[in-house]
Amino acid sequence: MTHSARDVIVVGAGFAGLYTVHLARSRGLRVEAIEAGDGVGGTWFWNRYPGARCDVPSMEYSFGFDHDLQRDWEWTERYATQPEILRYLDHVADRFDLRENITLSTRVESCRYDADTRRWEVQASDGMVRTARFLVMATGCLSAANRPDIPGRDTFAGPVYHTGAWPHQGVDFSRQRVAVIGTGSSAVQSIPLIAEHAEHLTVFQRTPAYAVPAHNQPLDPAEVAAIKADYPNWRAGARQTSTGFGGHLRRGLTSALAVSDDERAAIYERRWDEGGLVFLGAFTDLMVDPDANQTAAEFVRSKIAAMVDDPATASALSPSTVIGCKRMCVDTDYYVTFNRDNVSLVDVSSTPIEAISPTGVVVDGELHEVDAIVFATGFDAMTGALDRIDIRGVDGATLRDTWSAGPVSYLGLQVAGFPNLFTITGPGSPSVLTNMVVAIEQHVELVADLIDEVSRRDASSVEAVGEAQAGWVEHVNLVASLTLFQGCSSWYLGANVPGKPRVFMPLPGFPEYKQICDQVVAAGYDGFRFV
Ligand code: FAD
Ligand code: N01
Repeated sequence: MTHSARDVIVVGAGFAGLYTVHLARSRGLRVEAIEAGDGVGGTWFWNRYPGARCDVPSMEYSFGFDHDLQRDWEWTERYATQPEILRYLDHVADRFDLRENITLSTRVESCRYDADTRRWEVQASDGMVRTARFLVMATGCLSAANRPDIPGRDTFAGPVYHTGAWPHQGVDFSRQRVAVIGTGSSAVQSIPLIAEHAEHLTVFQRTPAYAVPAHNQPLDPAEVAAIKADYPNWRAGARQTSTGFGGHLRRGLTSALAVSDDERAAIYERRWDEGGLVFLGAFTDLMVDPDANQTAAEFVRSKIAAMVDDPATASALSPSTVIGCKRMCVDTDYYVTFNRDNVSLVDVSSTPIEAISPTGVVVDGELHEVDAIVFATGFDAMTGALDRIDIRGVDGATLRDTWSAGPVSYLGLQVAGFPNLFTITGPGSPSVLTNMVVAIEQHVELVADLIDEVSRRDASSVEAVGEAQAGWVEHVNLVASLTLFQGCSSWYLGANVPGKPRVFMPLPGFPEYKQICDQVVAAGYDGFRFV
């Protein structure tokens, strides 16, 4: 591909990057995706830790844009494993012949908008400077690993792993004393499997997690056939739910406070037996009314107390915060793992990890000696991957400075001052509060339409209007303030990364968001400026 032959550069080749390449190409655009990893798949390329799998059912956590693809692909389990999802994304890349438009093992370092040529100049780790009219950041909401700067972190003599950058060849923990730092979803999935193999596992917990059982199982062929027979309608139903999945499931229609204690307990029990994130769909007000929310929280705490033998450990594992304000975890044998003789829990909520020494982890003056450390410490979410690129728009303004007090955007898609730059599932869109494949498909299709519209109007660029952006930021804050999502220190708020501004980044409610986007389009792309 020659220097100037691109219409579109896409950064990233996960679900979002792959679909962008496919759609851009099918609309006659010359496109190149640049991906830091040595393969496609994004999240599913990097997160190879033991137990990694999706928590949105596989039949829904998959592309719906191509009927033949969804008919042909056979998912084997209710929640697919990381290798299976990666195989699926490799299949997508091959099936749609996307690889010729993807450059792997190359990190984008800077992107500069040239107002004279009206093109983006993209500098990458392969030394090349590429230019394109449009730049699509498909860099992922959860792709920039968070490695806390604990004193002595780099002095540890043994191997150190991060769940989000797991070695491809796997890790053998047998006869090893292992530390896991963190108790979010990645830890909840990996701890039971690491504990099975390690000589001893010490878990360092800052905040306990709420986890509901996965009840993972092989998919029933008859059920799969029934879904496939009606897949488009089934997918359409999912898009009508706030979270972009489970449209076919029974939803709670009353307040948790409107039923008797016995009835409420029976409803929670049924959801617990079904398993999965739909637990929080039991009642209408679990994410808006603190008292209703605490009924669900108390139910989960009672389950933890019943599963964990040692009362002190059970108490330490029991969260007291709003349930659901951090992403809920979906587990297989997480809590009961703490009944094993070779597992211990160290509470670092009031006394943070003091240091990492060459031989272990120091808390409150005590050294916990280990042979390997696993950082299950998550990600600099939503803004991290973009922040790590030097992005300069009109007049050289940087995205980092523009977002220094927290991200601003119009519809989570564009930022004023950065023409022809699009963020897929950017802050200010439903993104991580939904089935992300649904959010990605909607965004990619909207971006492709915006690019088409630039040509249709014979314009050179499209950009968010400043006032529209200010109004959108206000809207996102308002919607978030009506929920309980801000009731704890979550990565949704940037609270897991020291120094990051505390701003609620995603927008709750997929159908309402989609409806607003449709209205914007119907009103002639209201809030966008075509130059
Ligand atoms: P990613 O898959 O993160 O891909 C982004 C890509 O961009 C990465 O490969 C990265 O290397 C590349 N990149 C970033 N910066 C650069 C750069 N400067 N230069 C070049 N390349 C760059 N969501 C759900 O809805 N359901 C689930 O069940 C679910 N399970 C998850 C499990 C795990 C372990 C994790 C970490 C996340 C999970 N998610 C889930 C969220 C998941 O991230 C999304 O569902 C989805 O995979 C995101 O796709 P993406 O293409 O937007 O981003
Ligand atoms: O990361 P996290 P994750 N000292 O940020 C702790 C998706 N996902 O990789 O809560 C000690 O949730 C931190 O403590 P605290 C999903 O969207 C899905 O697990 O900040 N501890 C927390 O306990 C998920 O939400 C699946 O107080 C420190 C943990 O590390 C998102 O990805 C699987 C610390 C990080 O938890 C991120 O999940 C995996 C420190 N200095 C991921 N710094 C599925 O099941 C951080 N922590 C589908």
